[in-house]
Amino acid sequence: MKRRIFLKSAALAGAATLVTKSAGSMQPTLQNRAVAGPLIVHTWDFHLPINETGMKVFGKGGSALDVVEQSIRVVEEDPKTTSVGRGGYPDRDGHLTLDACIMDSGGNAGSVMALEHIMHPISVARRVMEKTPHVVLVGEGALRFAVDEGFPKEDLLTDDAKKAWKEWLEKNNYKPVSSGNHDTIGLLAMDGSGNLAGGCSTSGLAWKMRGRVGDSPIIGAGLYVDNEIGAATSSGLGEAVIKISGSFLVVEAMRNGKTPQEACEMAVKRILDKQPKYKPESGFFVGFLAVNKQGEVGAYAKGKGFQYSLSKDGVNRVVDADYLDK
Ligand code: SD4
Repeated sequence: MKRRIFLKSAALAGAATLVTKSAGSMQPTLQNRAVAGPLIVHTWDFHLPINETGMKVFGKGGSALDVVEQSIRVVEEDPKTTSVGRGGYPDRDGHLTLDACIMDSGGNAGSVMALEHIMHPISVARRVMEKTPHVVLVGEGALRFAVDEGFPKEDLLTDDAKKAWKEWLEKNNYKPVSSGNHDTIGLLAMDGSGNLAGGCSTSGLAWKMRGRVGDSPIIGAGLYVDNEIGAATSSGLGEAVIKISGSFLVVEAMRNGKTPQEACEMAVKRILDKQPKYKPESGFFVGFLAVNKQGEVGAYAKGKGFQYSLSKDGVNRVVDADYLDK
């Protein structure tokens, strides 16, 4: 009994005196990490009950990982979302290829790339993480694994997506494109004990070259979770994000004392510093979203229009992210 009381007080003392470095000044500040979760935050506003679904999963005792998976599935099955799962726009050959990855609070990761005919790549990514000794499965092998795991093989290319592809073909001479539509879902969740998980799911850039994979299923690029520090995800031109290991960079910046906001700003600026071909008016888009262990959220984009959806303290809200090109 005495030991229990001691452990409880020690935990409370630990929460109250957790020292982190504050942004910029590098001065230690007190943060209360014990009350940060539950929290769900994701890129964009999909006009879908994503966070409500996630909060229900938390309410039933689900883990942050369960919340990530179940919430992202809501978007993947929506035929009207043209950038994720069913209804996504295909590559320039007319094939819908899906990318997803997931990370849990133990630092485990799973990913599928260029997966076809499976509605829920996020769930397949989770199975890769939990049921194989590997992190990534691609293409044909990912499909075979998914089917063996009991995922139904389906035609996910909707009539609307097919029509949009045919229209694109007529106007664009089958040239590879480097930017265009976006709206990948990257979702970060923190449970009531402060444990983090994250996931990312996308059909990638519309009309991409066959076999092209962006940042979204690449651990460290489209997603990174470090349960001691925080988590980050990205949206936009995957090529730009991959080249700076974007989400890993954001988490490492938080480890070194930046707030989530400062870390996201730094990553966007790093892309422009390191990749002169993308500036100044090349029209590409990139945005980062991050949460730290204290439940602080930050987001930043190159251009106007990036949004994130946040559920915290019983309130759901859509927030316009700050951006560089003003
Ligand atoms: C990619 N980052 O494949 C993705 C594209 C996207 O919101 O839709 N981003 O490069």
